Amino acid sequence: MKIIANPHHREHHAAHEFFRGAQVEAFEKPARQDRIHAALSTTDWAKFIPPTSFPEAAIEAVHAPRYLRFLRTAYAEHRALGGAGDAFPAVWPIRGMRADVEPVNFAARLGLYSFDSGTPLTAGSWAAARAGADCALTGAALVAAGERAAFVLTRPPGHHAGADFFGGYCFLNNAAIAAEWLIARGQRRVAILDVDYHHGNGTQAIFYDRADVLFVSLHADPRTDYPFYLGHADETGEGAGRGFNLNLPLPQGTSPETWFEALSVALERVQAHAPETLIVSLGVDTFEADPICAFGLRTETDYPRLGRAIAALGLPTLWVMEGGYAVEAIGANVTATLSGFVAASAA
Ligand code: SP5
Ligand code: ZN
Repeated sequence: MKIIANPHHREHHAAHEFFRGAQVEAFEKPARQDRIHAALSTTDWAKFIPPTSFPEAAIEAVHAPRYLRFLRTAYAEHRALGGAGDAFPAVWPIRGMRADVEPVNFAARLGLYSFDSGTPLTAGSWAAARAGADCALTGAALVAAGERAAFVLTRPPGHHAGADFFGGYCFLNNAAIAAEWLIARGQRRVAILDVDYHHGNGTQAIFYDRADVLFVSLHADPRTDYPFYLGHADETGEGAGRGFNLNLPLPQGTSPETWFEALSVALERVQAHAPETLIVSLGVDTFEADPICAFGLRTETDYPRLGRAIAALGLPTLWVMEGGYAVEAIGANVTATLSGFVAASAA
């Protein structure tokens, strides 16, 4: 399987994030991709390739131009104002306030284009995120050209990023950019299956009123877990998109057995959509020992089973890396998933 690895990911390197009032080491860190890369390198099937450059238009098809303009120069503006370290938003336009007028003030724009204070904007965030989008587009092009599958190995992740906001460690929605590119290239139906522990609120929002891109997500119940304000079971799509959004929220402590029952429901919905391409938002923060999550998936058994279950659909498949914070196990968990997929695809 070809693996498109983001060569610029280390440029996004947060010094810290905040947790319960304290500065803690950032969970979303360069070692994540490096560990996955090292683990995949030990297999006999992983073929690493660099991304090719795609025009900005492929990103503007998903993200608002004014958001992209902001992101490109945000860190430089922060520094020019005397900002010392990474930039963190501190004020947001909540209900009843105006999001249509772009403020001049930098802090006000930082808040306008974000939804949490847990996503540090660093010197290299734009470079890393922009290269990640190229990785996703390169993978989409490979699968569209007939590859059985490809894996987009990138960070920062993407599924929390919306058309005009960052958050949840995400800046550009790589899975959505790939899906939109496939549709623009003439594919009639694409499905995005999101198996990250957290609900993919950005991806859902981007395709919520559309029938061509199905979004299906298994995740922790937003009543207890991030991103809190989206991801409930009654969110089924709107307008033309009614019936093309499926959320399967699960309680903290969900066992692998229960998780795989929900996966079966998700896979049936994907199959019914008959997509020309399946995009999998792969988060391995469902791991039993993830430091910030609470599902119970195990390295040796459950991740290969996930890979086999996806392979059984027989669809051209683009895997896109999202979350997973147990750094010592992240390489094994991703490799186990994709090895299960590769073995079952060859069979
Ligand atoms: C892509 C992805 O997985 N993003 C996740 C963003 C989660 N952000 C909130 C993290 C807050 C840390 N909570 C620690 C809880 C420890 N019990
Ligand atoms: Zn996650």
